[in-house]
Amino acid sequence: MAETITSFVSRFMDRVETRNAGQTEFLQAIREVAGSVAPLVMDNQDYRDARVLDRLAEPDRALSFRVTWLDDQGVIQVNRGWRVQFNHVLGPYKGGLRFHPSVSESILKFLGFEQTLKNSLTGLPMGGAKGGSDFDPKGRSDAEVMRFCQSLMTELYRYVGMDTDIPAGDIGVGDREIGYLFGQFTRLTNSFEGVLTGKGQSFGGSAVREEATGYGAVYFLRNMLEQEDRDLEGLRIAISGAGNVALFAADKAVAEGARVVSVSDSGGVLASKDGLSCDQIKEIQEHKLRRRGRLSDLDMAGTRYIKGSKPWDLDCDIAMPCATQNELDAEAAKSLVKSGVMAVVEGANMPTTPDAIEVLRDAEVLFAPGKAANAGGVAVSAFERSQNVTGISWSREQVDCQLQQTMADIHETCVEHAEYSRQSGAHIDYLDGANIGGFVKVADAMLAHGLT
Ligand code: NDP
Ligand code: 2IT
Repeated sequence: MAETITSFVSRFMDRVETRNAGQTEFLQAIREVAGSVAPLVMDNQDYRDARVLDRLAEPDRALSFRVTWLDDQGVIQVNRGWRVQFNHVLGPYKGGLRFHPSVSESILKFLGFEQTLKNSLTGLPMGGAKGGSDFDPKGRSDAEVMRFCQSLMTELYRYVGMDTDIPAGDIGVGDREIGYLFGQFTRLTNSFEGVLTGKGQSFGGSAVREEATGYGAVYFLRNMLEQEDRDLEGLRIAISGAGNVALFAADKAVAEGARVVSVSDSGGVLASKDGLSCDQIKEIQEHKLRRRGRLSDLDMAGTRYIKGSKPWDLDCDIAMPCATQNELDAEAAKSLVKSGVMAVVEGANMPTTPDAIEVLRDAEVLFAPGKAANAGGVAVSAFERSQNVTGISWSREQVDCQLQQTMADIHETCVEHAEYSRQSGAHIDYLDGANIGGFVKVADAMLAHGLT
């Protein structure tokens, strides 16, 4: 008797769990993708013979190293740094660096795996990687952050390079950190190359890279709504996070005529029933991204701050989780469904828990997974790399236009591949569409490369 999809996935997951015991985030990401691609793999003898799923679930390598640095009091601090070079069949390793106390090998492996499929979806020549440290930048001076970045790069520079592995930013890593990391790389190697993306524009950075992830997520949402003959005008959007992704998503959403009813940080939610104005969003960007302040310190007309809360019980038409993994759980999803939410678009990586995804699927809420919706950031990173290689800078309009085209292409790829989805409903299953669309290119390249 032919094997069922459930038993195929469960036998595969048994093998992955044995090798990665306790790595919950990594296992969660693998399980989700395996569920989407299993029917395709089961039907494809070449994929099965080549054991593509098992090979894809194992990173090429995971490097870990000590990072020692002196704090402002002259005390020695010890952190751990990592770079997970996940898969490079489609191009050099590419993916961000995250600085947050919660960073672990499991988190970086899940992010490296997601990045591999995300980068594939962009259609641009990039493999997948992720790295970072359990260093907590909160409350640290610029000088401490600089010494930490210099120490991290003193080890990392051995493994990266513009044709090998090109890191960028993620949580806790923005233009300040990329500047310090780049400065140390050029000093150690006596070279000036595009080894990092997200650089300042005076030394090789691209226009629109800072805005790209948030803008791209709103462009993706616009494509989803157009598919349903709708637009963003007047829609209420609840956004979580108040970092790079959240605040540029807010910016673009307002420019498209939507009302942004919330942003949040790890302290609580800043809610605005009528929607934040353009000027208010600019002020929040200045406060959070430049002054590194707390939302609780802002006093803004028409807003209220709800300490310790998340935005998912606010009335809204669209939810955009843009902070961190597993921040939107089943309870939150039920509450969103109750308030009549039409779509959930992930700006963050894996912010929606598997149970929450089930709730949204059952209620036929449109759901855009991060690997599709937040791919605008890495896409513009690829444009930055092209500009570094050719030495020719693109205008803001050119980058933005190319970003919009890339998001439209990713949307199209998801729609096309959603045809193979097991889910039957009135709406396009973007989750399966993105997982299958990202997987096929990587799997085919693995077959073409032979046994590696
Ligand atoms: P930032 O560091 O700029 O902002 C992160 C925001 O999320 C902050 O407001 C932070 O609050 C909040 N946050 C972070 N961790 C937690 C937590 N454990 N609990 C509650 N709130 C938290 O990061 P980014 O905006 O760059 O990244 C956000 C998400 O988007 C991540 O999932 C990242 O992987 C993903 N992403 C980022 C891309 C990029 O180009 N930067 C590209 C694609 C995806 P606080 O201010 O209090 O720290
Ligand atoms: O999750 C992501 O896509 C990023 N943090 C951006 C990666 C990049 O290389 O620009």
